[in-house]
Amino acid sequence: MTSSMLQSSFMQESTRMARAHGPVFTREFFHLRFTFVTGADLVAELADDRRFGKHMKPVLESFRPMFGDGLLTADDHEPAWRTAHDLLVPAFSQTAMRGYHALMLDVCRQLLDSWGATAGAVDVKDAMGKVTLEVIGRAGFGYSFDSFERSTPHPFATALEDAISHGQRLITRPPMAGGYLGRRAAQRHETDLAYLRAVVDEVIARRTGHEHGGDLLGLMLDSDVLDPVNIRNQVLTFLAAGHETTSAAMSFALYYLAAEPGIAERARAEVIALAGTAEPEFDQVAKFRYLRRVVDESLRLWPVAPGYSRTAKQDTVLGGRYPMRAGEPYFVLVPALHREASWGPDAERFDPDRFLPERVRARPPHSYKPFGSGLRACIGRQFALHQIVLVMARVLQRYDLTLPPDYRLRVSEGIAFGPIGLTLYPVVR
Ligand code: MNH
Repeated sequence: MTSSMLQSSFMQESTRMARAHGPVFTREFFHLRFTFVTGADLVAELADDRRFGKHMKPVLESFRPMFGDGLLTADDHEPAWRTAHDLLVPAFSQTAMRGYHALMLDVCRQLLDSWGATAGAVDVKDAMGKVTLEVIGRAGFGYSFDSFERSTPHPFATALEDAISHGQRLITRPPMAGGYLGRRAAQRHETDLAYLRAVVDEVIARRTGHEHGGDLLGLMLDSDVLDPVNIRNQVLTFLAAGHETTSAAMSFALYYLAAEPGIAERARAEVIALAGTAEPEFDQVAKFRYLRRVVDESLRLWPVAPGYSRTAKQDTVLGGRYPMRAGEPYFVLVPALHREASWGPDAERFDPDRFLPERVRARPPHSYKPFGSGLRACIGRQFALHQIVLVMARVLQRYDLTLPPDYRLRVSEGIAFGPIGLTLYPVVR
């Protein structure tokens, strides 16, 4: 793997610095400039879509060559954003979600079968990556990557990760001196991109000429509002955005469940009380309140996307104190927001009960932002949460989780935050 922009600890360092330097401070990473915002009151202001919009700098710009005018990397003012957003929102409605439940259960079954009775040491990143690639492939596009028939991740997952890392490296480092390594990396990148596009074309071609249906691909093929290039951009965007973030979120949640047996036991007792050891029904998943708090708390400490950029539409003053020029990017550093004063002095501690309704109400409304803000917030949020809670429930129903005794959580900053080198020992109960 190529080393990426965020494969340092820049975001984690910045998060530690926020305590002394917040709520607004600037840092440079190679020749990228980040102006971080970490205070809940300021983040609340930035959420106002009349005064502020999304910005591609300093991070998302590096994704644009890959994802074009797909939903994630389209500018607010590009017509492609609104058109695709309005078209695709129904694929994430409650009714649509209900329709994905059976295939999510099916993928859970594949995961549990692959672990069997004696899983031994399990590579958590690979296992969760298989789950989320299967779920988004099948739910969005009726396409299976046959991830569980493979011993290693599908080459699509690897190529995606490498291509994004390469893009990030290009925008952080001065252009490489054109030497042999630079040329090799550029050639590899071209090969990765060609392969990713070939897979996308195959996903689309499988469906062309068949009945389309109400999933993401069906909605796009049935309407005539998106051009073919935009449809390809959306397919790649959803396969990427739907996969890596969600699997990292699952990995962190599994880490905390394994590290805190008392919490895992409480979550398991709730699942068993409501669903026994059977596959949970769609409506039961929303009733796993404690397990959902575990997931929320896990996304608080490690909100797998480090943040999102906002920009003022006109020159303005943020919080009555910070002059903002129109068009300048401000980066909401979410892990710092998630540790700011309103979370209390023990903000580093993992405590799911922070998400009890009365405690949520006692905090400022914009102090929790793992899915971004306003119009440009994550479209896949409910889809991700349903899937994560369901997978955690199925794992808890079947297994006790044990960490290697010497494991200490260290976090990588690749495409998303992720626990480095996490293995678990699932033991059938
Ligand atoms: Mn998701 C936007 C986080 C799962 C598809 N996502 C965002 C943003 C954040 C985010 C933050 C806003 C980025 C920005 O403002 O620059 N997303 C997550 C997290 C998870 C996640 C933490 C899982 C956990 N996302 C998913 C899933 C899908 C998805 C699953 C698809 C099925 N996300 C998107 C898309 C966008 C997005 C598409 C861009 C939406 C838009 O701008 O219209």
